[in-house]
Amino acid sequence: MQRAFWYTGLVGGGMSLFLTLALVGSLLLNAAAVGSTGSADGGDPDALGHQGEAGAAAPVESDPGAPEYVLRDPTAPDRSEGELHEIELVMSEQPMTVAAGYEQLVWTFGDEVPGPVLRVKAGDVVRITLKNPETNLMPHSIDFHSSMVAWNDEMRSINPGEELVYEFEAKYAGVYMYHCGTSPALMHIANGMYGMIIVEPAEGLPPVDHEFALVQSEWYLGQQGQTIDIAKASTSGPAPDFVVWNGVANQYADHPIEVPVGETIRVFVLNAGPSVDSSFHVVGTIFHEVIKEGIHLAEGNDGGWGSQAVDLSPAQGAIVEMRFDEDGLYPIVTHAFNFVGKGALGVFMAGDGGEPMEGGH
Ligand SMILES: [Cu+2]
Repeated sequence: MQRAFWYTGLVGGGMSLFLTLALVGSLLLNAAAVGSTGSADGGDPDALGHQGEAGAAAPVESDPGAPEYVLRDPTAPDRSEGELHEIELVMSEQPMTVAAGYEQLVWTFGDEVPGPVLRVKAGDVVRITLKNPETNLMPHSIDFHSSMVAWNDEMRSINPGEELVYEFEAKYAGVYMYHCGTSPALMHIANGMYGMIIVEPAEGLPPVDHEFALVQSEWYLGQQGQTIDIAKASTSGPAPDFVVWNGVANQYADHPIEVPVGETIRVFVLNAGPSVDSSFHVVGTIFHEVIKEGIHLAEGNDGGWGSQAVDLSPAQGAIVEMRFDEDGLYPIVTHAFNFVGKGALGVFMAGDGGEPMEGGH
């Protein structure tokens, strides 16, 4: 029953969740900024379409007829078996609902944005067969940050109807980005061509109870059914229409990620950008383990240090671990709070979700 309550509350009233955030986290939300977002002014998604910058292209109107978005499973995949990973990646150009009421013509790896999460260990060889189908219109390419290969060889663009083999040894552990690097790379990344590859240490990561993968990225809306607006994405002070986890605005606020109380949660986080920094934070908990770009905060360290937020510039990744001590709701945000009202909001629901908050609901 409580679950149904919270679902209703989260789906039907972004405002209530903002009150939750404000109350639980004592977070400073700019009232004017909140009032200008669709989430906070009564859930009218139309308002989100008017977040485009003054002087930029015409506002993109919400389309109530846009297909419902496809919920992305946030569960991290198991590590691939073996030491040679032969993977076919087909690049597609296809429609995708990136937020309720907004459909774009996106470019993908593997028919999804972000592309599939790949997971290997240090010392493994990854052999990617990259395919650009004849039905596509654009040249594309791939650049694995987990590789050490020449830009003008493996990362070359291929035309529709062509394919290439991109092979590398995963020499260093980390949470890495891969993306299309075809010029202009900003356009290809902003239009959906990015993903995460996890390289575990050679001996593997210690097991934990639950693992998730979250990729932060930005959408700079083009008109309905069109590619993104490259002019909007190119400004030196980028103002995305949406900042999202795993491709779709607010999907894990609409559909909270359920976890047990007290168990260890590991999240692989990547900021795919293309241009905005992330401050990854989960309201109501402290990260006891962080591995960010090779820097390790380990549980049990001298002094008992913990971490509240992990700063990730575009193309930086981290592994963070946490636990939830009480039944309840734990919002997932970038603590760059102007983006929380623009889709960068998810929720971990621990246990039964706790008691409904008094007032405001
Ligand atoms: Cu591309």
